[in-house]
Amino acid sequence: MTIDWSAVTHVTKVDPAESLPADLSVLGHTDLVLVGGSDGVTEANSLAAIERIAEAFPDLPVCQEPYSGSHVSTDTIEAVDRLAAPAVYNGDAENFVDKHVAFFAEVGRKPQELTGTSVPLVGDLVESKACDAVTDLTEKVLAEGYVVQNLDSKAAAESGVEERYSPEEVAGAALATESFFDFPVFYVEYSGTYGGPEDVEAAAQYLDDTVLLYGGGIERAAQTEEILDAGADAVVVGDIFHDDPEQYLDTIP
Ligand code: 1GP
Repeated sequence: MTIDWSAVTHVTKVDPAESLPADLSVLGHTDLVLVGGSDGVTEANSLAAIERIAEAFPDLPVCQEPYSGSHVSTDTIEAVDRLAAPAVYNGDAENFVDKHVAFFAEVGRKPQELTGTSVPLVGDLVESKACDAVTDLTEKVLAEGYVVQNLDSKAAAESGVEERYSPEEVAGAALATESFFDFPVFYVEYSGTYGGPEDVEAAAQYLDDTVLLYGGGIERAAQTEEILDAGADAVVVGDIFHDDPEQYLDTIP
């Protein structure tokens, strides 16, 4: 399905390495689900979480946000609406360039698998089918410009982040996202701790077309309101969904 970002103010980050609440009905109040974590994620647990959510809520957009190409398969890609790929500005080169080039190289290397046929890649017809399959797949990718601001988080360790950005640098990264890299999403990531509105305000002043997401430490309605008032299009809520589903409901606008 096409994602209507204008209707998304609340995103739930579901960690496939953690157990899901027995009663998933609370997800009926969120606008989009991102399946991804920073530790212990596998293709199998990702696919299981995606399928369980998609089965319970067929109309809810579900995206996979892997931190490694090993979490992704033709099955996970088929099961999700978009494959969200973080490009971390303040991380190491692997997390801004290398992982992505390796992923697309892999996509380009497997045309037979993508077309669902074992016919060798000979002849124009087969070749054009393979190109269509590659195009379908690449069009599913949703590039996210990321700034990881909690240095103590698993996300920072996983993406090689050693220094956080100043608000001026966050603003620069946002401006580059919209005017230079042309990524559709800019994500201020405070995973595990509440960062407040300052970075969101810095980023929001430069974003018209780019969707601005903030995630990290949101546990209460007042925090959601503060972040949305600062100019974010949507908050991303993770830990509290797993830890306290009743409290999680309070984060939904
Ligand atoms: C993590 O931004 C998300 O990637 C949400 O953060 O888990 O702290 O809610 P929390």
